[in-house]
Amino acid sequence: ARDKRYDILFEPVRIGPVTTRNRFYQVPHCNGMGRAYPSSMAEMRGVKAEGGWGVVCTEQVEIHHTSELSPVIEGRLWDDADLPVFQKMTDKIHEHGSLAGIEPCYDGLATPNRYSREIPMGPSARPVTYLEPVQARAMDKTDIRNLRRWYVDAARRSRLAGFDIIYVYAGHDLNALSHFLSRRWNDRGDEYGGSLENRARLLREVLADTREAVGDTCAVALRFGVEELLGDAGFTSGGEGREVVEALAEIPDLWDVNVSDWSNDSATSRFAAQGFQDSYVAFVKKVTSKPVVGVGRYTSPDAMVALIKSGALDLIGAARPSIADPFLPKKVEEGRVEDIRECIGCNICVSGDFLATPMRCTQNPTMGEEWRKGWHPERIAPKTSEDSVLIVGAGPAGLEAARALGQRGYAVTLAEAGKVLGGRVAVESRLPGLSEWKRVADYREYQINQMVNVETYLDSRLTAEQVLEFEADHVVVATGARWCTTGVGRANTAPIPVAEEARILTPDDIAAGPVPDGPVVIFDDDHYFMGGLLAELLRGKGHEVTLVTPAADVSHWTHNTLEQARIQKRLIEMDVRIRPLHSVVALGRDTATLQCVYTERRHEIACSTFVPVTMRRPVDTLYHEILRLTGPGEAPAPKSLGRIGDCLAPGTIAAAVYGGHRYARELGEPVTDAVPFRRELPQLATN
Ligand code: FMN
Repeated sequence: ARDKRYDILFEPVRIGPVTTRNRFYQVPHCNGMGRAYPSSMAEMRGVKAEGGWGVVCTEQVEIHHTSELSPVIEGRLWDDADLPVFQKMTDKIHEHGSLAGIEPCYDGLATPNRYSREIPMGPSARPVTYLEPVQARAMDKTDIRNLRRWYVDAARRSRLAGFDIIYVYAGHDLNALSHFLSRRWNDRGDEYGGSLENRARLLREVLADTREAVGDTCAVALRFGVEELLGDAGFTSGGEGREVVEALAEIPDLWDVNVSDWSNDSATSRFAAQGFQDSYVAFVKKVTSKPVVGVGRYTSPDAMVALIKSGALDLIGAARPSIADPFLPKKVEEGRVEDIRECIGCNICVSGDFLATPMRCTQNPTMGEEWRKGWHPERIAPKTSEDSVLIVGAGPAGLEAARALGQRGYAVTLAEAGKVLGGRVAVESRLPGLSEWKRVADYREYQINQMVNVETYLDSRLTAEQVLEFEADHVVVATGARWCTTGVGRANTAPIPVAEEARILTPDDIAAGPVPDGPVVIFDDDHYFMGGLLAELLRGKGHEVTLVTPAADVSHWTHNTLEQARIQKRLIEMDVRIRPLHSVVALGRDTATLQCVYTERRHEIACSTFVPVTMRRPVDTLYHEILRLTGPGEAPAPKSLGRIGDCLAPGTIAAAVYGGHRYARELGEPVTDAVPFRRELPQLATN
């Protein structure tokens, strides 16, 4: 039963003409499914409603073909033909008694309109903010009238599609309404530019138009970034950000407030802790009598209660925590707080958006698979046999396989060579800023500790013979991977020539304790977090550090997690020397030879310790040894022998968790050539 402390989270809240059953509010978030994979999107939202989120919103939804975000996959409501997609979504949400919210959006000078080829328009003529040789034109009065009408059409369609809350979206510095508001983008000389009152005119008009369009059937919410962390150049919660809220205080039925831009709003745990937005939005409730929703990667129900009780917020907004655990509210309601699968703040979810693919989540391997694979985050098919399973290795893949197989009811033995569970997660979560990543192991360790059918052994380094002696019906090897010393990767396809005396330490070595000496050269041809993070770690310990990378900037892939600028800034401020657009091609005793990625030009830099971060090698000797021992005429083989996670192919922690989960789902299922998920095919035109 629910702990009384949390009762307040389950109070209904009135939002204009509608009432949410509780204070758990899934704020708008994209998911890489939207217009392209609509049933996947609808099912995912439905699962959140089933999991207890009182309000479940869409992602930003394009309202007109003159502003579209292709190839990024958002919602699309250009005309009535798009209605069924959203009707499907609202039906799924209403089935569970939740309210459905929609966030119509006109991106204006944020987007080049790659698909429609229409000329983008914004308050002023500017290059579009996506890097593309396209300029937006300034809107004239006719354009403004048209845009207002498109918003009205979108609001009417939203109501028809069954939405209860219609947003007016002026956040994230990503859309026409926020661009009109902003001094940075709006240099108009007419009544829509200049003073804040003028810059807010369009927003005020769209709010009034939306209200008129939906009457008293739907609530009108305003999403606005009260603080842009740009000082005087942007909105601040003590300056113009506050003035906007004061000016429009009673106009919307709900204020959804946050910090802007998106990288500030969805800051990762490496750079911001739970509650990082509180101080910026605290003033809002003092200025308006309308309910206020705010965000801050909230996973702790105690922190949520404190926010409500202190009068800071009325509704707890969540994007990432609702992705990591769609059933978070239900677990609080049922007194199962320890079962919450807490978001680790890695932003792998965000990468789906940038890469135009269905969203994934490190903690929740079922995210995006609800419809296409029928994977439910809480339910799984019971076992189909009395078979036993031995899992060797308790990193993210092994742990998740053990947890999910245990949930199915299989007899599982999990053997781990180390003294703690977690594998790479245990190691990486000790790096600066990554402590929350440990939640991947903690959640699973807690779950399998509750299961009588899962036995865990630590300090258990099994040989192939011992594995076979164990006589499990199924054996799966999840023994991880180790960073390579050779320097082979994307840039170097052969090992880097190395002088005998050169000192090389891999990220695994550094995590285990050896201290580099002299000037350190990190060669990052991996481009995710590790190279930049080791530079931060070693520079923080006082080493002279040079980071060499073939990319144009450090940790290049972290553009996809909204972290790249923060990482580069930190390294610059720490005086890490950055050598972009170079590879390391040779190592001497005290030198590294760098080569420009475009030319044959080479130069040497001082290097006493070389740290290659280029690729990892699966630790799969055990797997191959078992195969060898069970070859034709040899020892009897288990019914199945598999590899999962980094031991199969090194990747992200999210990929390892997914691999472990998939193994558990598919054990006992026939292996076929069929596409392993449902698809929605484009409809062929009949004309
Ligand atoms: N906010 C929007 O207003 N519209 C969006 O389409 C949108 N897309 C998002 C997609 C992802 C994957 C994430 C993680 C966030 C997105 N956001 C979007 C921002 C979230 O609504 C939210 O304000 C932010 O993530 C902070 O909340 P959280 O800490 O609970 O994640």
